[in-house]
Amino acid sequence: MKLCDTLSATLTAGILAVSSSMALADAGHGNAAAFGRPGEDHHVSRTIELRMGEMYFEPSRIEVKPGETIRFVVINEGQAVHEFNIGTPETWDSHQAEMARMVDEGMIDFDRIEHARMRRMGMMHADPNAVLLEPGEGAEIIWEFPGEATQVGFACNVPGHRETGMAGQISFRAEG
Ligand SMILES: [Cu+2]
Repeated sequence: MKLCDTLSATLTAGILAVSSSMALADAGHGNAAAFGRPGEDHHVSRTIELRMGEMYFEPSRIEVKPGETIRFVVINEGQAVHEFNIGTPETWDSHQAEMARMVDEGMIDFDRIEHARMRRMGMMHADPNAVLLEPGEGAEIIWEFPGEATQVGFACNVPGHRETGMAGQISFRAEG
């Protein structure tokens, strides 16, 4: 266990160096990332329901097996627009700049997503690893985690939300 942790920490450092530049180049275009890729329905082994609100995810910690495909059912039970985004601090930092621009341009209000304006600006916000929801909305994301433990988590990138604790942890169980 000790050895595994050390190994995965070492691996993670290398993987992150690659993934952050990949994420910048590929943001939102559905390519495989170091933290997993869009999963297929017939591979789903579990469904995890996640609720979002000000400023939390419930649950905020989940455990997955290496290579596992999970169906996330995400529900926004809050008063504000929230995002569920699977990634790493590096991918969130670059995505958050985009989100800040969407807020500045009026594409995202406090409790409303201006889809028409978003389309006009050519920003569809259709990343396979993320979903942006108005209050009361729900959505599903099927995600296949990598075969080896790596750094991955989930967060809301609406400006100010991750900073106030709207982030969650994903850890890998040892057994396959
Ligand atoms: Cu949020």
